[in-house]
Amino acid sequence: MHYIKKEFEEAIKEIANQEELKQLKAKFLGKKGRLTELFKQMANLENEQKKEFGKNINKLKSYIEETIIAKQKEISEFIKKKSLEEEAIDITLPSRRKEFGAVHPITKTIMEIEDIFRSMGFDVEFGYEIEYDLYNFEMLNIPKEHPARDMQDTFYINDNVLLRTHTSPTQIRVMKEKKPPVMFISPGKVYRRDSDITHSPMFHQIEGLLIDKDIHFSDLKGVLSEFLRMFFGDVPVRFRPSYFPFTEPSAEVDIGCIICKGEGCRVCSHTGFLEVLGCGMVHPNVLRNVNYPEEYNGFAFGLGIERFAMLKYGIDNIKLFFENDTRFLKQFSF
Ligand code: 2U9
Repeated sequence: MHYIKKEFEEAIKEIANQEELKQLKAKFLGKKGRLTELFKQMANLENEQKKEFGKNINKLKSYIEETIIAKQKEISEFIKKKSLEEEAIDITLPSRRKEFGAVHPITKTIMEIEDIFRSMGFDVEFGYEIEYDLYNFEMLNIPKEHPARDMQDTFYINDNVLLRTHTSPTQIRVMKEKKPPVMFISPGKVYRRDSDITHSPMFHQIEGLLIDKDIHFSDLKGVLSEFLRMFFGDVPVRFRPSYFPFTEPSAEVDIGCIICKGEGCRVCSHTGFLEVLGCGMVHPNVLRNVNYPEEYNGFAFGLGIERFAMLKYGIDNIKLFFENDTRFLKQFSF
């Protein structure tokens, strides 16, 4: 019996996991185990010896059972301790950098331009991207045979409905609803059948309108010169005569090239100037179309946001605005 106890004690020392312990338990306490063998030997003994022998086997059995339970506890505590060590979190490690979103450069440019015009007292009005031919062309003094109405330039939905080619129909809608004086800008998406590195079939415009009594071309020059200096910094500004059906007289506005400072470069086609705005005194036909009284007049202007953003931030391809590559967009956080 002694040798079995010794054999058990030697064996349990080698046990490293629950599976091995289970096998050991079967080997000593199982149906065909070492203790069962001992019980069988009892049959050959005298009654007196039997009693003593039985007592000793039961003692050994209890000892083995208790030792196995203790070992079981030891193994599970070891496993728990090991997994706690392995899963330990080093709270002294630096945390992952939080990624912050950025405002899209077009939105950022719209916000900057809006802020400037709001500071001068202009309101902001929004219209619809799907418009009537009537508001987009007819009421703006753009006659039926005008090239802008060509299917080549405009996305038509049907004979009377189209994707607006400028934000001007918003000005028509506001004037139809509000009595003069009015003074507002209208930002938004516009659509034209045009696509290359400086043109996109969808782009953004801001147009402005100021209607009151006694408005002169000098008011227009003052407002737009001040706006351009507030947006681009201290740059030369020049007005050139031009033509638009909805303004008379009309002008285009240039600023001294901000890339070469007027020296002449590829961006300004070696002229030293960049065209940035169109403008003019609102055509009397347009004011008549919205039933504004004769004593009111005013000025209007229009600009392309993408062009402003490209010039201010030195972006050379309009497609970058619409590809949504986060490496590009990230650079415009405030
Ligand atoms: C009303 C009356 C007049 C808006 C104007 C321009 C001149 C102009 C272009 C600039 C670059 C469009 O995005 S662009 O290609 N715009 O040159 N826009 S005057 O005149 C109006 C608008 C509404 C009722």
